[in-house]
Amino acid sequence: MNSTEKMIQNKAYELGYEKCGIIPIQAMEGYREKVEERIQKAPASEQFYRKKHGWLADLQEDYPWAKSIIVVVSRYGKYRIPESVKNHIGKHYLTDTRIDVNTKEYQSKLDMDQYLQELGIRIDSDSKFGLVGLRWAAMQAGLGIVRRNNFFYTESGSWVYLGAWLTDREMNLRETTNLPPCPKNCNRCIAACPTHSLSEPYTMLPNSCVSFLTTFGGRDLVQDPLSRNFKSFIYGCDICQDVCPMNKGKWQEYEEFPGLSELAPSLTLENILNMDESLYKEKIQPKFFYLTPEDSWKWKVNVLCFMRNNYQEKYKPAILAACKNETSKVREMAQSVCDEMGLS
Ligand code: B12
Ligand code: SF4
Ligand code: SF4
Repeated sequence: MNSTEKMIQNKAYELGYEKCGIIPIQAMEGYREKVEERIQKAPASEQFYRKKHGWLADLQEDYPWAKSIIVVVSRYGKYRIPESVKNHIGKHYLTDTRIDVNTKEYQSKLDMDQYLQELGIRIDSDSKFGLVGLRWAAMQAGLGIVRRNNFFYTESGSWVYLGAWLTDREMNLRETTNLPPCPKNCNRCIAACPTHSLSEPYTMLPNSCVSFLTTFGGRDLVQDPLSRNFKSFIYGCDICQDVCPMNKGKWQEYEEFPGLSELAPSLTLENILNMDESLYKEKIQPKFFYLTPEDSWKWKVNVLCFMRNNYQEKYKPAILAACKNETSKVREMAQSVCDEMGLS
């Protein structure tokens, strides 16, 4: 069969995507229910989901022309992660292809856009945050399963990035998967979540997730008791994926991510604290775009938070120097660490 669906899927494989499926827009109907279920189970998430991402559940109102969704999966669990940033920065953010023009994934997205347009298909997509609930869409397309930690898994584990295009064509191309479910009594992800954001299967509270508190949110880390529980992370968090037995052996470092080994030395704890504005604006911010060009202080506060939580004598000079930082928020955090640790 050489249907349009098959042609699109073949193109996706040719471009290097691990998986591709297509679902009718109606397949997203159950998603709204799941978001409501989430809000009921974790009422504090309501503000987050309704304010920021409520639109993910309102597809047919927002895109009345849309008839189907093409969903793709790409593996990022193949990139070499430099030791100096391992377990400090979320791996998805280190290997982020969403706006990095130097990556082949970014180019593949553009090639796919062009291919679909050449087929005469009207499309819309958003590489940064997605226009649809991507995990639900990928699951409906039969590309893998969602596990108790809320992550979407394929044969490559959860180290996969999802993408989607809304289209104006009636199309349907579903795959099947034989992935085993979570072992009956496993709750490793829930037990390991340091802030109890992941409190029960298929539920998490975004507002208390380390990944949120070290990026978009968490701007009063001096006062926030949750900031004591960030473990080794200073930007993002991978703990509920790292501990999962279904991810065992799935991160296989066989490829270099463009520019990452060159950037890693700038991302050591001490170098972040000493980072000057031009380096931040030119090299760091464009990659870690959740924080704005004015937000270098947030990185510094996150590092001071780490140094407090994981204190070692070697951090003392950097913490003392940060007490004289030009930004008051950095000084405030550094001073509070000094007071608590008795440093002078
Ligand atoms: C907002 C957002 C965030 C927020 C809030 C996270 C959240 N989970 O709500 C913050 C900033 C915290 C965040 C952080 C991260 N994110 Co994020 N995020 C998103 C975004 C843009 C929307 C997610 C959302 O609002 N979902 C609403 C909730 C209610 O639904 P859902 O999780 O999408 O899916 C539900 C259904 O699938 C349902 N479901 C399916 N089957 C079943 C079965 C049962 C029985 C039940 C009950 C439910 C159920 O379960 C899920 C939860 O209920 C998506 C992209 C997108 N457009 O989907 C990326 C996305 C979820 N993030 C992603 C990643 C990688 C991360 C980080 C790991 C980055 C990092 N290293 O720090 C962290 C992980 C944090 C975490 N524990 O989730 C990936 C996940 C890939 C994957 N393999 O699953 C996505 C899909 C982005 C992408 N393009 O690939 N993220
Ligand atoms: S990413 Fe970290 S903080 Fe967020 S739910 Fe998972 S383990 Fe908890
Ligand atoms: S840690 Fe266990 S319960 Fe959690 S997602 Fe992995 S297999 Fe499922």
